[in-house]
Amino acid sequence: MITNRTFTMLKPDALEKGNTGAILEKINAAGFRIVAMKMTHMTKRDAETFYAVHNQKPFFGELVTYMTRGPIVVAILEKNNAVEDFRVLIGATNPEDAAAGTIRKLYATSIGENAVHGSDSDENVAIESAFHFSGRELF
Ligand code: 3AN
Repeated sequence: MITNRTFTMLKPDALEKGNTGAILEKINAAGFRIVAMKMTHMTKRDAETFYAVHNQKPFFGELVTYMTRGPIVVAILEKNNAVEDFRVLIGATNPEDAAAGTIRKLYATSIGENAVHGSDSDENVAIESAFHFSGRELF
């Protein structure tokens, strides 16, 4: 199914390293339109809820600590085939496996600190967007 929206987070490591502008530039250059965007700071409870699907994984505690250690930028993006095209733009979860020129290859540190998030399905775009945005921002 081809859809036109995805959801992204620029994670704490991206902001700490001053890569916010460069990453947004790549997102725009790849043809994504920013529909909604804000800087926020997840609480422990937020991160545990957002990543609940991973709560049995060995890296869950580390993931929650990382995602709550500083501010993040969250955004809803629009483009044809957004979910799939954005996953291509950001590259593999592990930056060592990410293709040349992808955001994770350029800006991620490790599999645990990988600079950006991109939704992996239309269902998750809806869930993740509604987690961070409300009302008219979603339409
Ligand atoms: P993606 O973000 O590429 O969809 P997921 O959903 O498998 O990857 O993982 C969610 C997040 O959990 C990743 N972005 C990463 O920060 C963290 N993560 C995934 N696998 C590992 C791992 N093996 N060790 C540490 N952190 C991990």
